[in-house]
Amino acid sequence: MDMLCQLSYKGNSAPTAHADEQRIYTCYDPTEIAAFGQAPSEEISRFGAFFSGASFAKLARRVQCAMSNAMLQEAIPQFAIYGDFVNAAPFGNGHINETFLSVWNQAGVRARYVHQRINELVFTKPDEVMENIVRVTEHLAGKMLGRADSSRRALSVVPARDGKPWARDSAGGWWRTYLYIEGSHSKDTIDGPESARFLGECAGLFQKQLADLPAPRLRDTIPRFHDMEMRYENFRRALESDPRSRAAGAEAEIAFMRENEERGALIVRALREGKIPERICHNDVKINNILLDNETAQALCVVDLDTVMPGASLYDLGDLIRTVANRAAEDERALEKVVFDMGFFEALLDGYFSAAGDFLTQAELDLAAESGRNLTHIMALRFLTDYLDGDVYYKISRPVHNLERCRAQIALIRSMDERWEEAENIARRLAGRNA
Ligand code: ADP
Ligand code: GN1
Ligand code: MG
Repeated sequence: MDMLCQLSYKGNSAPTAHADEQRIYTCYDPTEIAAFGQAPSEEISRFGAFFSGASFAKLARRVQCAMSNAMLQEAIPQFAIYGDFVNAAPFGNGHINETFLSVWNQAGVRARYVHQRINELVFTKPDEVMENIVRVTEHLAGKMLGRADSSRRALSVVPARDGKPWARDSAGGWWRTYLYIEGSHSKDTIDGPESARFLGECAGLFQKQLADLPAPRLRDTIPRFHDMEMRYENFRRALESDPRSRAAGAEAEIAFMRENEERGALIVRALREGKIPERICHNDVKINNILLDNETAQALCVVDLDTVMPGASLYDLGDLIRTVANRAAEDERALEKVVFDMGFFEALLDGYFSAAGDFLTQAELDLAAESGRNLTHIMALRFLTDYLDGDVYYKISRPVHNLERCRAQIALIRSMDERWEEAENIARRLAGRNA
């Protein structure tokens, strides 16, 4: 059990020797997890099958999952939530944090809360992440004051009983709690252009509302997050070490990365050279990080704020294009379904420019279409790198999941390339109208 705790919280610095891997494997037994305080979840049992021979880092990731279930009951009572606890269960489909939804009876009224165990393998300074999130959510709440339904339009952090925006569990993990935004849902794909317009407008408004966040500069919660040059360095490192001997099965994808490297650096270089300005942006505003209202289908609120930090407006626009203007899911296996939808693209840009058009510079507008290709490219590269590394970063639900995600992203780029001239024309026309 000691080893479980150590592995979960010191995953990055833990030894990588095979002997240790064996020891951890032995230690990772569902009955031990159960003994720790909670019955083993389905996920723990499912992932148990992958464990023998898996890399140490991958084990750390999975054990972190298991620990979150076990530690939830320790974390929840630390937050300033009143009433009777009813139940809690895993929630959402994010790739990074462990998310749970709890239900309470507050004097006869049902209330729900979202609890998240911050992934420390990804966010190494959770206190800085929470410092950013508190500043950002309070600023957004100020902007929403007086607007109908304001508490559904920005996340609200629920403090711990000691007043801090986080709570720690006995194994050292970091937890936070938000009000659950009732009557909302997120989607992985959309049905029509109207949703695309709502999503674009919501993300543009988010950037606009944060443009006047008072100093100091927000913390860089993941330095160089969308820096394509750094991502290529990581890719090359993974390719050279090839720890799971997977490179041979990914030749076409590796070739694609080599062919596209120069073009991929366009946006990060423009930012570094001051051709486009640094702005506060979300940095992960993909489709399922925006909540939609169940009744009106309008976009309500941007969630998943761990990466809100200085970046480029185009990082957000690009990630929206990647996930909203794609008719298929991010990990679609039937690649013929992965189609860049011009109608969705046009509506998305229209919505985004309607909120952000008045502060974007000409240089940003000129790169609007390129941003979609760029963010799709960087995600393809990151999924491929994680596949080569042995799936140490993203949650996966099947052995080749990361390679499949990479293939779907490349298919989307190919679909964009087929319609590139039209996409550029649309972006130019809408930028001219809204700027
Ligand atoms: P991750 O970092 O793992 O992606 P998220 O913060 O995006 O975690 O949460 C996962 C999912 O949970 C989101 O995609 C969203 O659908 C849902 N969600 C998160 N926070 C809330 C909230 N406060 N109210 C309603 N749903 C939420
Ligand atoms: C991760 O947390 P989630 O699932 O919203 C990732 C993003 C990727 C995305 C791909 C901190 O986002 O950068 O675009 O997966 N977040 C982090 O779906 O790496
Ligand atoms: Mg998310």
